[in-house]
Formats: sequence, C-alpha cells, structure tokens
Amino acid sequence: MEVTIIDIELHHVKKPLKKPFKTALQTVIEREGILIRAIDDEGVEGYGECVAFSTPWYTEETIAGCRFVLEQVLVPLLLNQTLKSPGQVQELFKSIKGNRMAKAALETAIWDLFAKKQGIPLWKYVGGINKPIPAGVVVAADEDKMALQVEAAVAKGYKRIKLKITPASNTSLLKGFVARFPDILFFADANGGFNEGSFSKLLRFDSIGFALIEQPFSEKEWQLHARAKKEMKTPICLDESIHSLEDVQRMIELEAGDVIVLKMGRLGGWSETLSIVELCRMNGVQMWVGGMIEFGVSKAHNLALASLPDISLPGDFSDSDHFWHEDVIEPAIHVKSGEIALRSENGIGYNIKF
Ligand code: OSB
Ligand code: MG
Repeated sequence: MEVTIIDIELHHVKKPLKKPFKTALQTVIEREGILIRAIDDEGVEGYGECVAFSTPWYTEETIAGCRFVLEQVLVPLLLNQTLKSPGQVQELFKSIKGNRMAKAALETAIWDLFAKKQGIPLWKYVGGINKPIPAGVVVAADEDKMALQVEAAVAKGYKRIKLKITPASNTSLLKGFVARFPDILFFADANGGFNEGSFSKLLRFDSIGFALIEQPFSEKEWQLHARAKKEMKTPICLDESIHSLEDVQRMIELEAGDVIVLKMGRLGGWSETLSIVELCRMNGVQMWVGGMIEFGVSKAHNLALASLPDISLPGDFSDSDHFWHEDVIEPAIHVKSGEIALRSENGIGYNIKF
C-alpha cells in the first residue's frame, strides 16, 4: 500500500473545562489544542491531535510552539511524500530534535489514514483485540470537594478512580474512600510533588490500599523512585519520567518503577509507543494509557492503544461529557458500566466536528 500526502490542515480548538482540574502543578480551567487532518491523493483522511498545553507547566512544548514547528518544519517534511507504512513518519522526522508532541500530532494522523486506507479500525491495524476498554476517571479537586466527586464517579459506574495527592494530603480521608468503595481500583497521582525532604511523608501513603502511586518525584529523580520502589509495597508508576524508549530502558535498569503510563503525545506517536509496549511486555512491566485532558481525537487513538493485549490496567478514559460540554468527535465517548466499547468503523472510528 502506498499513501501520498497531498494536504495537511491544522484546526485550532479551545474549550472551557466543565470544572477546574487541580493538580500539584497547575489548575486547568480551559484547554486548547490543534486538530490535524491529513489527506492523501485518493481523498482518504487521517486525524491527529496536538495535546500540548497553552503554557509549559506539564511538558516543555506549548500549543503556540507546536504550531510553529508543525507549520514551518514538520508539515513541509511530510507533504507530497509517498509512504509505504506509517512507521516511515518517525524516520522522516528523525533529524528534528525533540518536539515529540508536535510530531505525535502528525504521526498519529498518518496511522489513522493508513488504517482507513486498509479499510479496518485503527485498533485492529495496530494489533489490538476487540474488548471493552475499562474506563478511569481522575478526581483533581480540593479535599473538601473530593468526597462528592468520588461519589459521583462511583454512581456513574467508574471502576477505577485516580486521586491527585500531595505531601499535605489528608491520608485518613483517602483511606476512607478506599475502605468505603472496596470494589473500586484507586490510583494515586502525585505529579512529582514529593522530594527527598518529604520522602517519609510518601511512606504514609503505603498503607492506604492504592493499586499504584504515580510519579511521586520529579521526572529526573530516578534514584528517589528506585528507593520508593524498594521501600514501599504499593507499586510505583512513572508518568512524567517517560518520554521515550530509552527512559523505559533506564527505569528497568535502575529498578525505578513497576508500571508506566503511556502518553502518545509525549512519546512522539504510535511508532515509539509500540516499541515501548514490546519492551514492557518482554520485561513484565505493566502499562496503562494516560490522559492529559484531551479532546476526542486523541482519546480515540488512546482507546485503540488500550486495545492491545498487553495493556492490563485501566487508563484515563472518562466520558466526553466529564470534561466537555461538547467534544470534537461524533458520537461522543460514552462510558457504560465502567467500560467503553471500541468502534467498528475504519480508522479512529469517530467523525470530527471542526
Ligand atoms: O498527570 O496524568 C496526569 C491531566 C493533565 C496533565 C497531567 C495529568 C492529567 C491527568 C489525566 O491526570 C486526565 C485525563 O483523564 O485526561
Ligand atoms: Mg500523571
């Protein structure tokens, strides 16, 4: 199969969140993004989404910077190229340093296009299986609002709830949730909020009953993560630390974590992500698919990723109406009994509303 890319469009989107999303690093109230439409010489379309934020509070890239890199550097490299496989995009972008979120936006669009060209769903194209994808919601709010939001998530049928934590968290409040809802899998996410000085405070979270603790220390703190893995029984999960295959290799070598979060935006797209999935499979590292408050195009790619047989834990998959009054895809993503059904349509399986 050959695909010649003849047009690439960038569409800016900006939407308010239904409620503020509060983390150790930032409170998010509004989200912007860039939706990509790539078109080939036969009129087949592929969609991607740039998931950088407006400012560099979570990753180094920004929407404005990504727009520049896309328009001035990456789109010209890809336009009018004839590709035999979507894996060639990573090769084509190799000479450009970093900028993985900008690269991922385009690269994922090309994977969607190839799946559509072949006439199959993206989840099938990447080797996934047609299974209900377990959903997972994030409670990122002040402690006085946590109970209401946990109760609402349970009422909606979520079976996995992620709670944001800081060294100042009220651990008995958290323990109360885990005790009250024994059938729910609780994750904790620290977004790197702990350091050497607060290491002992982290140990207080070990007896709460979390299925894992995500990113206790900042991204380069491999030794502190290794120490936490050694001293704690709760599995340690790395999110912000994982930008590439080399980072996963380092985590394994240094025994700095048990589990990783896959974020295709931060990893540069499907090719890098699929090599990481293989490395984790060979080394018994558990994985799940993370989110960054994305719109539906990115979530659709993420659902295809979560269909891979080696992805065992529920990811950050909430209903479209959890964050948005109106998502950018049609139909919206819908969580039913704590699960999301994969689409049988070709490619990402959703229509885009620009
Ligand atoms: O650390 O996982 C994170 C949102 C924005 C930035 C970082 C993170 C998050 C989330 C996931 O917690 C939110 C989602 O469901 O998309
Ligand atoms: Mg995280």
